[in-house]
Amino acid sequence: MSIDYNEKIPNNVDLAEDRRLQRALEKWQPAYLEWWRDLGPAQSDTFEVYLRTAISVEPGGWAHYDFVRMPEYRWGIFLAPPVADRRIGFGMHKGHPVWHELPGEYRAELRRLIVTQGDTEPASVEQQRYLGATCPSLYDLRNLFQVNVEEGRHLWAMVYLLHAYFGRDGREEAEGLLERHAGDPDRPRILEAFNEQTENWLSFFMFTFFQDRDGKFQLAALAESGFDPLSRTCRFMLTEEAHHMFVGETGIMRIVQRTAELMREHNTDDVARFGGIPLALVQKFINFHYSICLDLFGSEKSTNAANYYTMGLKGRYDETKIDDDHVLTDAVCEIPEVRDGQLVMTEAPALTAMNERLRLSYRQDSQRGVDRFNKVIRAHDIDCELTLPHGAFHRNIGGCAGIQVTPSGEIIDRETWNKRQADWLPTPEDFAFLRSLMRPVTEPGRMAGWIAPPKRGIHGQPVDFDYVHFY
Ligand code: BYC
Ligand code: FE
Ligand code: FE
Repeated sequence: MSIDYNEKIPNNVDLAEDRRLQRALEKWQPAYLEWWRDLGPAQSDTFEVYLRTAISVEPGGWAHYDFVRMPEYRWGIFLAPPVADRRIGFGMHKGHPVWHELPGEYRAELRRLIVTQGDTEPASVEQQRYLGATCPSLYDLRNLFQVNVEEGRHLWAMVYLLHAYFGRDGREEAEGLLERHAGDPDRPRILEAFNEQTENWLSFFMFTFFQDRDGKFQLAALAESGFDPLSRTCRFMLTEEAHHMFVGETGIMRIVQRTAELMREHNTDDVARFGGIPLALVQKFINFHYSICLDLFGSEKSTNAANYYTMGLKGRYDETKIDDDHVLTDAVCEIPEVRDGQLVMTEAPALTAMNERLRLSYRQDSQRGVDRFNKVIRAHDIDCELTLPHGAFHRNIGGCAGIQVTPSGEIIDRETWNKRQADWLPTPEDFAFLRSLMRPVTEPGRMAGWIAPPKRGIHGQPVDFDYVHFY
């Protein structure tokens, strides 16, 4: 399934065969470009960036790398190839052929899932808008822009579904996706974490490590969908997502490595004096980003989530690899709950606990990344460990929302929380310190002093390759 780049909107969905749809999307396109100009990466219009573009959707050989002028990036609509005779894998329609058209009875639920997913994509671009001005290297600047253009493409992916399957209200929702903005007090983005600021590069790497990982798990759950166009869209998006998480994980790893080097060199934890980011500060940012991302999975008990599952719209992570009946009418599982001021595990129907189940998969995956950070620290003979905070720490959605909990899981009163909060979460002083560190470095191969160079460059290019040309 090759992609035709002579089309105004590159695609592998035979857009030229459907004039109405093509016209509708061509009408949305200028609004998108205007949004990109106004709220996409600041001052990038004149940059030429070494970017990858999809040329095929087959596993392995999809990407083409070349210099692209940022606003001329060819955003397109790409679906993974259809799976022959694909069947719905779970819920009440289990075993039935997947839907190739919108199942009318589930229109509202699907619309909501697609809009919520679509809303996060431009939100992240908005949140990262000003980072280019303080890039630690050209290599990192290029990665930032790669993530940004692909999140833009993810928006296209959801807008395609809205236009192709939801008629007039789909088109209205597509407009809405460009009208809500991250952090806008009047028209905020739908999910809380997508209204936070991402003002420095430590936040950016935490974002791509934790928040894009929510993307991975939500997209994987939606890739199981019985609505085949959604499944195929999400499957292709997941191949792009892997790079975003790579950027986050290696970014944090390189910071940790630089910090560890400075700690050894100067025999102190307080590397701030030497232009490094102390591990204690890294830990605070882990606490913050991880906890706001746990909220992204919704409440532990959710009838929405139970319905999505039973209707065959949104599955579990790796649904097909799980060994059970995939209907779960009688299944139960343990979920955390606050009872008489205590955190306890209680039994709940597995169906209503779908969000918690996905959150657990996410937690395990996040922990594997943190283990790799700790390996870097240990390799420098340093006795310190980064950890994920307790699942009840700093939560704003679900059963733990209204209580105060320490990173190790102890419930405390509000007064103690107010006194200790600054030890656990980034403070205005921490942000000011990071601001003082973030100075742009744009000479090929050079790195800011607070981050180690990457092990290798992009697509076989050297680390000191000229990844971004300025005019
Ligand atoms: N913030 O029944 P509940 C990505 C609302 S990231 C604000 O527990 P449900 C990306 C909820 O809407 C992946 N509100 O919720 C990453 C509901 O509202 P109503 C994004 C929240 O529906 C980086 C009420 O609270 N994709 O792709 O079971 C860069 C009750 O909640 C929040 C998706 O999320 C929150 N955090 O689950 C770029 C997939 N959480 O009905 C991109 C699609 C809950 O009372 N979305 N609420 O008005 C979903 O599957 C579900 O909507 C959620 C929530 C999992 C988010
Ligand atoms: Fe995305
Ligand atoms: Fe992403």
